[in-house]
Amino acid sequence: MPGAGVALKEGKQICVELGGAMVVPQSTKELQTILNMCSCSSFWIDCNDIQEEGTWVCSDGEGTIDKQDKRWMNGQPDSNNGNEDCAVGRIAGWHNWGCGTTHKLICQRPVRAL
Ligand SMILES: [Ca+2]
Ligand SMILES: [Ca+2]
Repeated sequence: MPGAGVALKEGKQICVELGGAMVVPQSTKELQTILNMCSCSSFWIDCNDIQEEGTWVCSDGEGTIDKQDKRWMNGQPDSNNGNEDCAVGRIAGWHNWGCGTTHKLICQRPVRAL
């Protein structure tokens, strides 16, 4: 996506329209590969703790992500008064971030056999 990125809600919708879903990197290596590909400093990860503070739910069918998961950057997720309920990928790992901010959007789609 060009420009400064998109809001989370808009991003989810765009990915669905493309027949995919927002990405959830499975490893720090994958996260860094994505950052290289998009030449961006941050992108949305489809996990949030909106429903219950501290319980990170990802919508890729993986369920919840532990706060101790090593994909989070050191010290993240922090609470920031409970205002950072969405997840963003950055070079050193995942951060929790305000859901109302804008970041690059990465959609993934299942590979279809030809
Ligand atoms: Ca939170
Ligand atoms: Ca944070």
